[in-house]
Amino acid sequence: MSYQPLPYGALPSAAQLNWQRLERSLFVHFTVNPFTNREWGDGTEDPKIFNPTDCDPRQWARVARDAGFKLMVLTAKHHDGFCLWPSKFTDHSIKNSPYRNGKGDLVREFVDACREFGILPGLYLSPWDRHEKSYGDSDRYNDYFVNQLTELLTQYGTIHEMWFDGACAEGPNGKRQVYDWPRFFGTVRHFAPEAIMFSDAGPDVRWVANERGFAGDPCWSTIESSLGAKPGEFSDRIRDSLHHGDRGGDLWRPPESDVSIRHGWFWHEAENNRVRTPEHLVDLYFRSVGRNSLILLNIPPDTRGRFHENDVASVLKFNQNLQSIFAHDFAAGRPATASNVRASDTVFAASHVTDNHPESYWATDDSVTTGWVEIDLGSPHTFNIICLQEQIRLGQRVAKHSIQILEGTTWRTIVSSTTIGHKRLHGIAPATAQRVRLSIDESLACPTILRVSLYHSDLVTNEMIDETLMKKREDNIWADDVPPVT
Ligand code: FUL
Repeated sequence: MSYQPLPYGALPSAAQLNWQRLERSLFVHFTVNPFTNREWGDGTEDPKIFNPTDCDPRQWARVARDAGFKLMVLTAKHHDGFCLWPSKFTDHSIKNSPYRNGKGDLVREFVDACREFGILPGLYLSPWDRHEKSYGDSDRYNDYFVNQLTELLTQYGTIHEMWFDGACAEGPNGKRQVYDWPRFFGTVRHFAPEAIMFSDAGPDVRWVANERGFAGDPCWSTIESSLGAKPGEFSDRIRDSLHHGDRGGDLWRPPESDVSIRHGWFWHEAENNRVRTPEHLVDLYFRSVGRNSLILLNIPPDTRGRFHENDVASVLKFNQNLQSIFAHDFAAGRPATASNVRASDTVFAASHVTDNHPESYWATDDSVTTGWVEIDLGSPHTFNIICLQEQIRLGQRVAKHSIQILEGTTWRTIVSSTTIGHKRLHGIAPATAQRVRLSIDESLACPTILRVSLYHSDLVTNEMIDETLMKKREDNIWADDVPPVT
């Protein structure tokens, strides 16, 4: 047995690990669409209609910061092909709009605002381009796309995430465009080695296979290379792997759960009163971040170029709610014991799960892949939220876990669950106990547990506890809504 646990299976790169620890990122969908009241522009829009009257990327960045988001991704170009920066390679851009008399560059304003407010900038560049004439003439369009990508990666400082949608169609020549993905990905690696790339199955992070903001349970950070998933190509098996990951998969591809605060991705006046509530956002947080995923929450600027007041109020309250939920950890600093401690050494002691240190962890001997860690809260406490974390630097290991509380002389199981990963949150019916155990019931290698925390909050609702209620609410959330604008 080596002194340190050997890493298990696929591992995160430094960039992937940093990215996953951000937990919350904001999506900003902006183009001609709010001005035409459509969800997908068709590329025939006159650039002159793009005329935000009070455009304020600093407001976006301030809201992002104040709401606890660490990264922000702007649609530099959506499917309509209109560029928010003055690209040299097309006239279909902000330079032919009235915005700042054609001298504007919203990508520039965006990255500057991000940096001013301590937010990492990311960009979305749609491969599907409904305006560009060369689209469908595959080689010519791929050159065009790489030229635009190069502009974005070389003129705006460090870009931390490049977001590629897999949508693909026929061009004006009637031919289906064939994207040169290896070239696109290679361009990003070349100019921005630290950027995380999102597309359906990677190469760095994966789509969670729905646009409703929730990850699967179980949720592995790994997928199988044998899946051979390419952007825009789906089978049931691929969708399942994107949603849940593959247990013990040989590629590290943590999921990103993208979801809009509104029904659509773009701002529409008719949806101003149909903004997801803070409570619903907390629910989504539990089912994305709380299931080993990042949440990528979209807030679309309106025709002023500002986040609408209702969206701002909701997302700020969402953050306040999270702060209140996680304000007091009953387990913090409490003594802990375990069924086994690696090499009986304090370096791997049980108490690391309550020491609030971002790296130290409890580990067992290599031959031990089940067992428990027990926390003594000092006196009985009532809690209804459990937060667990694995030290994912060493790979994702836990396949099944459960939580027990001591009642008299009997240990009662109050949670039976699956994976942990970077973070696992459980909302439960309130439980009262002084001694609490996390049991590792199945692990692919010796467990490495970073953290066990216990909280109580009235903000954890029944919908967040009961899977059936949760699904029902999710299915009904837009049930009384008008159909989405298309
Ligand atoms: C989708 C696009 O078609 C939507 O408009 C939006 O950008 C979403 C994030 O990805 O596939």
